[in-house]
Parts: sequence; C-alpha cells; structure tokens
Amino acid sequence: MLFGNLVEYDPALLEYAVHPKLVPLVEEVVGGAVRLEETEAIINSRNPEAELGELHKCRYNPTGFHRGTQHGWGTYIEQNKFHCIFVKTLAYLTDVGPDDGGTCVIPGSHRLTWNQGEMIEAALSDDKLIYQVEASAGSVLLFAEALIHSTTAIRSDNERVILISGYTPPMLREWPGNEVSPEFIETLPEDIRPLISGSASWHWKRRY
Ligand SMILES: O=C(O)CCC(=O)C(=O)O
Repeated sequence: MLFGNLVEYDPALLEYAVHPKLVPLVEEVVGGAVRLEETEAIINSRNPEAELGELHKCRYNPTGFHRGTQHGWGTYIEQNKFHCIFVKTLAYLTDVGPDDGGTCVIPGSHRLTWNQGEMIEAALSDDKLIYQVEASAGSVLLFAEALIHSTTAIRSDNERVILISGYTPPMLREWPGNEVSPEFIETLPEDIRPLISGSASWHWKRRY
C-alpha cells in the first residue's frame, strides 16, 4: 500500500521531513540547500499469491529496479566529493531482517554511465552485484537517487512500514502529485518554508 504527498497530513510527518539532524546530511550529498520534492509511505507484506518456495529460490527478490536520476547529468563531482541533485531518505519504522523486504540496491551504479537495463540484467543474473538492506526500526537509509534500487518481495509474515522523503536543490520542481498547498506553506515558520515550497531563484546556497 502506497501513500503519497503526506507532508500536510500530520505535524509529525512534517517534523520528520525537515528534521535538523536529517536535512544537513541530505545537503551534504546534494551539495547545497534543499527542498522536499516528495513524501511517501509504503506498508507492505508478503504477496499471499506468491509461492514461498519460489521466493526462497533466489537470495534476493527485487521487484522493480529503478533510479530517479543518473550519473552524468544528475550527479557531479566537486572538490573530490560525489554529489547528486536528487537524494532520498527511507526511514524503516519496523525491523527489517533478511526476509522482511529490505530495499535492494546495485552498489556502485550511482557512479556508472552504463546502460541502466544492462546493469539491472547483470545484477539479476549475479546476486553478488546486489546488496539488500537490513535495519532496525528507526534506522534511516540515505542514498543518491542515481543508485539503482528496488522494493523487495517479503518472505516472512512481517509487515514492513517505511517513510520516504525526497530532496532536490530548491529551484527544482516537486515530483508530480507532491504539490503542497500555498495555504499550508503560509502556516509554516519562515526557516522551514523554503524547504517545503522550494524557490524560484537560481541563487543556490552551496555547501562550499
Ligand atoms: O520500498 C523500498 O524499499 C524502496 C522504495 C523506492 O524504490 C523508492 O523510494 O524509490
């Protein structure tokens, strides 16, 4: 079950998305000030129609590798540091063990300009090219969206709950469907407002 555009729904969700411990880490990867471009939550559990035996045949069961940007135009290197203009944070609200559908990623894909389909095909035929996240409830995964990643089929009886926040530089647009109402933005304290509304200005406050 996927819930989208959540930031107006509950103050706790806003508080998390703009958390002062989280945002500087995101800014470090993006390379400057950021705005929130999407918020989502996913609650998932094992597909009752999936054969458990089939799910155990593979070490990992990614259900749709993808990425939101790619190395070469969505990333840059500055002062020997890798940056990406689209960063996600995934907060795991439940413990996620090896059978609980932790996010699968293709390590290193965020720095490759190779064909995405070929990288996914290679990873699906050699599980050494895949890493599956395991986490305790409360952990946050932060990654560049140039990294190829996927939701993973659950093999256990556990439900998995995650909160997703995406960030970009302030002059970029929100993901379609994640528009935040001007009335809500009006209610926000001055310091938080640009994080939610973005900015029309191309004067980007950099980390350097
Ligand atoms: O469900 C997951 O673990 C990954 C979510 C995802 O693919 C995304 O946020 O783009």
